[in-house]
Amino acid sequence: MSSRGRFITLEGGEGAGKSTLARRLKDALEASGHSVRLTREPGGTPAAEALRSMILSPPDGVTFTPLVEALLFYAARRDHLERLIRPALSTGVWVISDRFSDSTRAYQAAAGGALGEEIETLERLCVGSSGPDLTLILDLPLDAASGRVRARGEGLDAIEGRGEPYHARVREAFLEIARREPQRCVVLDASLSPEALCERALEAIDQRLGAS
Ligand code: Z5A
Repeated sequence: MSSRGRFITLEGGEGAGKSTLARRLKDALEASGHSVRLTREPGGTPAAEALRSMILSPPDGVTFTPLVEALLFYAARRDHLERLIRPALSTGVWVISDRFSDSTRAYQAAAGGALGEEIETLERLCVGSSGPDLTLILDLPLDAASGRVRARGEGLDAIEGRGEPYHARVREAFLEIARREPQRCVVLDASLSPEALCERALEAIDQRLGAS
């Protein structure tokens, strides 16, 4: 029987370089002999991707209260865990997810309002002990992040458009999560080049999980 895989999550604000790092880590870990599954939140399974569209690009005139938005993220997350993450880990595959529960803590709870208790209840119900083995938090000043997003030339989704004070609270919330859970979280300087950032991430994976 193969040993359980490892569950790594990448967190941070928009434009921090999570997707770019995820692809590089997959290549590097596969070159070290691991099977790796890249995935993302919200999304990763057909049901969760359908919920992603509903949350990030709601039909005209549709808005969600903060609690309903959090419930939608957790509905997507539970499907993602049941149908993709847990089955992959149980067959020895390493899973790298571009965002997971810390995003709900940072965006919906810390930046969005006073939903901390409700979100921790949802976390216990939907995730329980299936949380990540390691979380890499990519930290980048807001002006650098928005420059990268602008350079991409795409429109803003429902959450990206929430303004600078909101995104400043998100950044601080991720750093606070890392201070609270230093065993699980490592903060990385996302202003490094993609190559240097990937090297730092691999060092953290090696130190925390062994055998990168
Ligand atoms: N959300 C939430 O509110 N609650 C939740 O529970 C969850 C999510 C799970 C998902 O958006 C939105 O959902 C997100 C949070 C919310 N909204 N916001 N804000 P998404 O999945 O569409 O997008 P994102 O997660 O915000 O990622 P992103 O904007 O695509 O950025 P990224 O993945 O971190 O960066 P990237 O695509 O790798 O790179 C961005 C650009 O920078 C690109 O042109 C790269 O070539 C460049 N880049 C990347 N790395 C570097 C480095 N190291 N140096 C220089 N340039 C770089």
